[in-house]
Amino acid sequence: MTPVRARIADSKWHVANWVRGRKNYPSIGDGRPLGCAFIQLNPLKIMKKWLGIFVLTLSVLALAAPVSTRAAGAGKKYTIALIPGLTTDAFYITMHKGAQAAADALGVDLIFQGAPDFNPVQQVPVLNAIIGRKPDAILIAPTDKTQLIEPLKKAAAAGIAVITVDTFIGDGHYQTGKGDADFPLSYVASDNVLGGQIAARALAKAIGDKGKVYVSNVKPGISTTDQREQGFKDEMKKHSNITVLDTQFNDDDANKAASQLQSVYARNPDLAGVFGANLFSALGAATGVKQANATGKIKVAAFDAPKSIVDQIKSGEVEMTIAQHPAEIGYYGVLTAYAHLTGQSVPPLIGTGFTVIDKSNADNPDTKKFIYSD
Ligand code: T6T
Repeated sequence: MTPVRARIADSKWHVANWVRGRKNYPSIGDGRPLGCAFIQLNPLKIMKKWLGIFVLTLSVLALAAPVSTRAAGAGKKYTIALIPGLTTDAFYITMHKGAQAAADALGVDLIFQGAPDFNPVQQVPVLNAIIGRKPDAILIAPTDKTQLIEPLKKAAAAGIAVITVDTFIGDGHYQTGKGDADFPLSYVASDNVLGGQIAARALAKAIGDKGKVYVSNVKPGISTTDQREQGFKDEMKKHSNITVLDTQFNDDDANKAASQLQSVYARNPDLAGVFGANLFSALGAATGVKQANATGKIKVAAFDAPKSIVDQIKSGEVEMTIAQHPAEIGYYGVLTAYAHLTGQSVPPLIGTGFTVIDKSNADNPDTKKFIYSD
């Protein structure tokens, strides 16, 4: 058995034993569960296998859910709140569906409440209101690595289990006994550094490994998009004929991202490519390229998979995108909270993988199922 295969087998073991109610899980040594370790190895080569395991896992969990409910949750109806980064983003709408599916299977009450914009100033009052409702657990996508630490401490101090989904606080290493932001129980998410690296490789290939590119990003301080930019830039250092221009921050506003594309292009008529580091950045970058009549000349690598981006991949306006698995993030988030509430230990990090979509697989049913819900 190759090391990768061994890890996949272990990862099956890990999930199967988790749902059977065992108390401890194998880890890679630093407390991170095996599922995450193998995602970081070589996702492109093993993505197919991982998807297979994931489907198997879901089936196992679906079968196990009623058993867990009887064994540990009898007599108590739990309430779990999911606070997204913002409510109107297809990514979080899809996450909500996954969370609801798990809540229904486990007989849990799920509250979904968030702010209209991806902004800590708007998210903190929502969090405070949720704390006031005293749920058993809060799943939250913190909109800032630092600004959500103190508000979330209040939730933990009130005896509410805190799990972060999609984004993290601090450095994302929880339950380490170090720092002031390790108190959440678990972080359930994509590997965002790796996603940025994969986007960089794809963009480098699309532009013939030379020319100017830049990152269209949301704003500094968001764990996911910071990590995607970091992964992108680290990977681009390996491509000596590619110049990475200054990042343009768009505040999660696709219109702003579109006009920034045109300004960067005006200053750099030899612009070869752009990486849109999240859904709105990518949509805006693609629109900007179109408005500048530069389709085909400026290549676009995207992150996130609303239907419109996948349509733009098919029409050749966008090269590729990283489709996260937000439904799985929501599903595992609820499952993790429930496992904790019913007395089981939970891994401090759960990787949910992603699917790379490009022209070669955009019509494949195995790929299409990862297009986000509207
Ligand atoms: O890319 C997702 C999410 O992962 C990120 O944290 C914020 O932006 C999105 O919601 C997409 O808009």
